[in-house]
Amino acid sequence: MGLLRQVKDKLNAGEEVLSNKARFTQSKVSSVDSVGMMALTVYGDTLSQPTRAVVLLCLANKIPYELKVADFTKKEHKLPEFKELNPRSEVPVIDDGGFILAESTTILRYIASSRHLSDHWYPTEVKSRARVDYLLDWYHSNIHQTAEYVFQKELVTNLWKEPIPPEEIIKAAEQRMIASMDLVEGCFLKPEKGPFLLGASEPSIADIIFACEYTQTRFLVHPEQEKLMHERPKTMKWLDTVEKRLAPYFGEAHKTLPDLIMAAEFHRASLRITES
Ligand SMILES: N[C@@H](CCC(=O)N[C@@H](CS)C(=O)NCC(=O)O)C(=O)O
Repeated sequence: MGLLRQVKDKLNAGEEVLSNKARFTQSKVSSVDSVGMMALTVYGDTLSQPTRAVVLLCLANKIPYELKVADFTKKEHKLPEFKELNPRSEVPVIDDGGFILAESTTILRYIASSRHLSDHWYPTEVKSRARVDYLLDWYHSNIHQTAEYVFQKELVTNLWKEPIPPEEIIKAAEQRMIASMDLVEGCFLKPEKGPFLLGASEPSIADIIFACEYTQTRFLVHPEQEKLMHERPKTMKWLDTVEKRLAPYFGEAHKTLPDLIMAAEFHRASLRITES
């Protein structure tokens, strides 16, 4: 049975399209890690790109964590109890023994430093670290923010039944997203030096967060979506290398993405019905 048909059947039967998660579900990994630190609590939803990045860093480094799912599709991140953790109502947030921290790139840096991860994740040498910081800072305003608008139009507003942002804002975001992807392809990837961002020989936390964002572009309803990746061969090769280097954890962190595909399929179908 096709994916779309499955979605329609679920809807006809009164089931939720995305129903695999209970409110603030806990999936416990283990409570104490090898250096005696308590497990991190990660609040988020792996439908969100930056949440996936935090989960992936933990998985790839066998850092014990407990994922408390703030179900994005049910807007649990807007609940008062979530606002107590992050007044901006954004995922992810971590709780490390009572130390609460939001902002994905800050969280990634904090985990790498507090858990003394291998140097390649977040180098200690000042200039190498500055290069990773540069990528993380740039990512936020150029990749994540722009992609957020595009996804909001394509998917999130549909799930949340919220008004779509004005067309000119979406268009401007799309153009910036594409320009940013061009910069990654043309300048940030240097396969002649090394397979990871800025020609590094091993992945950094920047590779993790960029990759978790790029995986989502595959599901855009954007008319140019096929071209977004296929016209950027270096980017495709890099993403493939990151996935392989971080297997099987990469797949584990992305295991809820089929839900997103399903929702995107449903959204595509509803657009077709509205247009016809
Ligand atoms: N600057 C934040 C952004 C995180 C972010 O964009 N989270 C989105 C999910 S991908 C979110 O929680 N959005 C809530 C909303 O739009 O209501 C970070 O990097 O942690």
